[in-house]
Amino acid sequence: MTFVVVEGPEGAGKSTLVRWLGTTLRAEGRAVLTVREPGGTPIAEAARKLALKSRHDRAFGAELFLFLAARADLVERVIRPALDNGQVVIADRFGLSTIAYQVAGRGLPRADVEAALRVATGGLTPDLTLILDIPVTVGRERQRSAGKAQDRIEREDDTFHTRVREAYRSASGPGIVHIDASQSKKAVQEAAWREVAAATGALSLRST
Ligand code: T5A
Repeated sequence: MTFVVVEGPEGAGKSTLVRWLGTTLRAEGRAVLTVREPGGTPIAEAARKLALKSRHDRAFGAELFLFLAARADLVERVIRPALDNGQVVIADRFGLSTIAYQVAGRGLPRADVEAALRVATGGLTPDLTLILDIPVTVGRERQRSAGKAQDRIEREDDTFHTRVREAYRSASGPGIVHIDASQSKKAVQEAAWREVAAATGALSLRST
């Protein structure tokens, strides 16, 4: 069982990479579950709507707990059972998103958020975190070209998103790997595959 998380600012290519990793690992014969945060259970999808789509103003603390409620439900009901079942789980965002957006972006106190995060995850941490780095303007342009409608957080200004990007760039620790996401999709996939193949063990380090 391996828990892989793909992180990064808006439009970095996370969903594209998660889909590709899932397909590639399955082709290697691995049982893989891909999830997207926030979401993945009825409660988490409801929290996603409130966090990203609701027109009502909210306290930043309320926003934090919507993301954490979504995560708590997803971890307990989906991610943990899949890992216990021997599956590789690949998540599009996890706890580092909360540090980047709610701590660096919104300015909530880090130690308090980290404590709340531990409650939400039950202490589950990824084996591997791939952080896709992209300049804010390039990520926004990719979202625009893809025709994505902006949600509540994407509508924040470039100063907010620069703080988010810098939080990701300064992240370090066990299993954290930074990838330059301004490269071609193929180059990003190759860099990611080297890490995922090593983390999931039995896989050959074949060329993509
Ligand atoms: N949030 C989330 C918090 O504030 N706190 C939290 O704790 C959590 C979990 C979620 C929002 O919630 C916030 C952060 C977010 O604002 P979302 O709608 O789920 O929002 O979307 P995001 O996760 O933000 O994903 P994005 O839509 O920004 O994009 P991705 O997934 O990074 O990018 P992707 O793969 O959709 O690609 C975008 C476009 O770029 C192309 C793709 O084909 C696509 O068209 N692309 C590339 N083009 C050129 N070169 C490459 N290497 C490319 N890779 C992809």
